[in-house]
Amino acid sequence: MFSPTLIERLKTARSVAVLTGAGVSAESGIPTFRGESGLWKKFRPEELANFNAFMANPELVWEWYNWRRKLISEVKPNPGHFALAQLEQLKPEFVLITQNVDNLHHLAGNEKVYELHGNIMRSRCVDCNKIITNLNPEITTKIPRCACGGLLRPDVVWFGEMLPAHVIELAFQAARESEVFLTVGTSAQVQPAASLPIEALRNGAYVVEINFEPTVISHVVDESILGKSGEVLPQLINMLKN
Ligand code: BJW
Ligand code: ZN
Repeated sequence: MFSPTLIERLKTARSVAVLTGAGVSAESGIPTFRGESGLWKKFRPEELANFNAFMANPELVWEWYNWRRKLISEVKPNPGHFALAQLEQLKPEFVLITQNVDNLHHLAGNEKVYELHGNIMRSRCVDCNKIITNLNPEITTKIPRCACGGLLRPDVVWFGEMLPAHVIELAFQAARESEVFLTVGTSAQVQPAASLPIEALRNGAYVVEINFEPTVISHVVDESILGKSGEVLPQLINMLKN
């Protein structure tokens, strides 16, 4: 399944960067966004994942996020997450860049995690920007409010919003400096995250995609491995140890 080039490059690389997407958490039981059983089949992104939709109907948006927060609070990292935590231990320079908001990479033991799209377990006041980390994941239809009276929103990045500037900057820097770049379980359709593997390629990294199915970038990366991340990643890490 793995080419000798990949094994050689990964064994000798000092700096490795990994970009993950929803597919990495699929085997933990969290639905992806796109695809047949994806969240966007049932829920329209334009109604739920942008600021105007939130202000127009915060109750609906909170209902959706509470459902997901509860689901996420009940699941565990899978072998793919744990393999990436092991990879961090094997490499002197390792960065895990994730589009996921589910915190599972932290739970698996990764320490250097750049969260591009925020974290669903955090909330933020739309008026004073105060961050709240201890909101009960099971709050019901009530719209939560900050002590200042402002509406609280999930601290995630919606369409049309800027990603945290320092985080995206560090992510592009890590992509440029990486010798091997893995893009795992993402459809590579959402910008600017989808540009990271391209930036890595342009700067000479060996770029490898691991995905259940081909994506829009499969033809440009150095290698595309078709398979489940929870199966492929542990096998890849085992190969490195031998
Ligand atoms: C498995 C598997 C298994 C399954 N093993 N694999 C340039 C060009 C065109 C558009 C734009 C552009 N620049 C900006 C835009 C607009 C927009 C954008 O990209 N739109 C495109 C969709 C067209 N981007 C933005 O708005 C971003 N902001 C921005 O750029 O600000 C600057 C700006 C502002 C205004 C104007 C212009 C510029 C913000 C993007 C925020 C994305 N937010 C979401 C929601 C987060 C909160 C939440 O969770 O609720 O982030 S949308 C959703 O998509 C979520 C994800 O992180 C993101 C990516 O999805 P991901 O992870 O790739 O999941 P899927 O479902 O798409 O794919 C899963 C994959 O896994 C599949 O390929 C499966 O095959 C695979 N798989 N099981 C391995 N077991
Ligand atoms: Zn406030």
